[in-house]
Amino acid sequence: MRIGFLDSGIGGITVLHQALRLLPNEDYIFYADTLHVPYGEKPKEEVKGYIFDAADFIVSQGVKALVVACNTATSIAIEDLRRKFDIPIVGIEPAVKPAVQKWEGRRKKVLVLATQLTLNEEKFHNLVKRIGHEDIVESLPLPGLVRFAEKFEFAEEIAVPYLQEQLSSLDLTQYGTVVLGCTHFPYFENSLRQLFPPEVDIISGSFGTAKNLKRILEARRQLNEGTGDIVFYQSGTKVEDQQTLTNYKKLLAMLEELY
Ligand code: DGN
Repeated sequence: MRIGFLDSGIGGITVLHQALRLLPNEDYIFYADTLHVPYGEKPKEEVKGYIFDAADFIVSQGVKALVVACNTATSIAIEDLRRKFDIPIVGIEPAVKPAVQKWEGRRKKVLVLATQLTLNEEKFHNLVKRIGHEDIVESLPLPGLVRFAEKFEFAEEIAVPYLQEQLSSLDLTQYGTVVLGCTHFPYFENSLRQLFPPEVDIISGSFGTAKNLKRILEARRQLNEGTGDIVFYQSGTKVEDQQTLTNYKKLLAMLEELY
């Protein structure tokens, strides 16, 4: 059986990329909810509806696990998804814990970049509280990066001026780690690196999510059931258009170079 991946758009491909590395002998369904992207700036209940429609569709294809490869969807719907479906549901959340553990007591701060919806959610605030050291965690939404990514605009000439403006009120030398809390953001790591001091860590939760997926499949003895084949869907329609498929493959190749 395949493994399902869900995101509002191409962000989830950054998580799929890590899964392909760790679990090359699996087959995948990647579902981008392109009719409703972006999730991060819409009302929560509306987005929840989109997530459930997408999950219903993916599960109806017969998958052995569903990866919610979107921080926004994880933060607003993961518990409800787990209640509804009886397959493993793996989410992704901002990697605040390793970031804070590295810097507590060492005078550096952590900057979490995510969507407004993720940052608004109680789940995020509880996560920060649970880890402790709320005093060193700051956050910032960057909706423009999602828009650029969905237009396949990854050029530093476009992203850097936008980031410069968004980060202009912050003293960037005070941060030890930048947490990429949205799966669309790893595409812009090079642009972010241009603005932060070179020693700043830039981390995401993608690898942790892929590791969780592997651990769960291992425990269920459901590993190695495929060949790395990926079927792409956009909001319920199978992607047959060669140009779009080529673009998705190019993203995976670009991530392979980046990470
Ligand atoms: N990629 C999604 C995330 O990780 O939060 C959200 C992007 C969006 O739809 N705004």
